[in-house]
Amino acid sequence: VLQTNESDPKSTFLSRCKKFNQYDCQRLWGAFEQAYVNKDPCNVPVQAYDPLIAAAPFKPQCNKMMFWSKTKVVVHGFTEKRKDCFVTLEDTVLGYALNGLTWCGKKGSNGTFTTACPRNCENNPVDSFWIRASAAYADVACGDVTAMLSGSTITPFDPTSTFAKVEVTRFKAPKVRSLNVVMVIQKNAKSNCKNASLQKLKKALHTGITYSCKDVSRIQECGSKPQIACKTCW
Ligand code: CV1
Repeated sequence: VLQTNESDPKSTFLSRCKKFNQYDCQRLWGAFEQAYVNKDPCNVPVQAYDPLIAAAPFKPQCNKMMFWSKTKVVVHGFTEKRKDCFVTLEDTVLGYALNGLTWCGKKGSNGTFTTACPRNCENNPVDSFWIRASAAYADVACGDVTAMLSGSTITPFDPTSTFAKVEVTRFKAPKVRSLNVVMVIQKNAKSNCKNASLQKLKKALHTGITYSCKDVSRIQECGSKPQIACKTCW
């Protein structure tokens, strides 16, 4: 269970980081801080996190990498139980340590704040981190890649999403062999694999990457039955 004291991101970061052995968590916190401390919280560009990403580079996990858009709760409820099959950015040390947190700095202060952190300007510390981390995670994607999209929206492949803008365009053939969409179909679904936005997804993929899409209405099945093989999850 994630222990979160939202008022103290440093202790949350360190305690979550410590669950991963092999990382110097104090050093990672230092690399994290330098991205935004003592800066205007609307002036933290994506590149400010380059040293942090360099300090904890993502390892390629071919055939297991899972991406998502508008399915955060479903995807993590599932991957939590099937770490043998799929890993998300939130299962890596940086994604895990920062998941759900808010942070920003202030000009003239060395502190980390959690209140009055802007999210409505482009270069804010939280969005810039997720864009930078998503780019680095997608850069190491390899083999058969999976993406969970939501059938509860009218545009499952949303051109404004991080998945569309940052991740999909970074998948490289032949390192990435295929992109396999799992369309999460819940009651009162608004779309499925036939949705027109998915034509755009197909076109956005680099030549040589195979595309597939499957409508899945019982995601939990595979999560609740560990005896189901990864390749027969859907
Ligand atoms: N990603 Br807490 C993107 N945004 C994230 C991630 C994350 N891993 N974790 C968090 N956020 P939306 P998307 C926050 O459902 O298609 C990566 C961000 O602050 O719209 O834009 C993942 O690897 C952001 O405001 O999905 C995933 O594959 C909001 O959640 C893809 O990018 C974005 O949620 C999802 O991004």
